[in-house]
Amino acid sequence: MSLTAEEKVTFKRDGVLIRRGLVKPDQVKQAVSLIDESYRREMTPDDIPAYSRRTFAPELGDRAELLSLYTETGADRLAGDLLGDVGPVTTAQVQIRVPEGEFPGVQPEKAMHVDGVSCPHLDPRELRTFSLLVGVVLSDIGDPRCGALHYLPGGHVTMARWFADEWSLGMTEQVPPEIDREHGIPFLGMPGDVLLMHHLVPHMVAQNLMPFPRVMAYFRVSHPAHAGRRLEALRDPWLDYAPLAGASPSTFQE
Ligand SMILES: O=C(O)CCC(=O)C(=O)O
Repeated sequence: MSLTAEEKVTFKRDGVLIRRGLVKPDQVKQAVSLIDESYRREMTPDDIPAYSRRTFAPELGDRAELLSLYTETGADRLAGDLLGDVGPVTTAQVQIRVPEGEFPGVQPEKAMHVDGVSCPHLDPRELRTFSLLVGVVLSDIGDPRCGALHYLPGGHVTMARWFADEWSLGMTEQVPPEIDREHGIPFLGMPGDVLLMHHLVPHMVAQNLMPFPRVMAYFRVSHPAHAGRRLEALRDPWLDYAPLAGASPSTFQE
């Protein structure tokens, strides 16, 4: 399993790559049944705000059935193709958009942001960044009204420029005003589809106006050197991506 030259070109331009049907139906089924049980048995409406900031089903974060969505599907090798070298991934994050009709006003839209920078619930001087977000679709996201993730293709370049020229550590703005006004494009998919997204691609999450939960599992992947150069990696979008750095579309070889 490896990335094609065309996929590398797409990732360099958009900061996003989608592999449809990468996760087999039985792997999806195992993960979904665990998450579904936790959602129905363990979660209370009071948990939703904190879970929306961190993870739903926190007790499942290190379960093999969830981690294997990344390690046993080839997604880890695709991440390796992009980053050259990857650190271990030891936890899965589950993000559910709960139906607005069932839990009115409990889970508002998430504004445009990049993960790990100026998080509203953290000290703005604290960075919790990583290199690559891998998202696995675990419910039908065929309609953007079901709480789809929206992302801004190419936004990684704009964000790197902003981090380099205008932003400084401690600021509470998560993105520049021109990006805050955008809604991005919805990531639509079916269970088993996988999204690979550069850490600097700004994204927001809509409310779920459908009658069923929208479920995603996310994996945060870091180049082994990332933790020692978080600020630099905000300002240079290709610092963690040695195989892509300096390459133009014509230089990618199969
Ligand atoms: O719910 C999602 O799909 C993504 C959530 C998100 O943007 C985040 O956890 O930072």
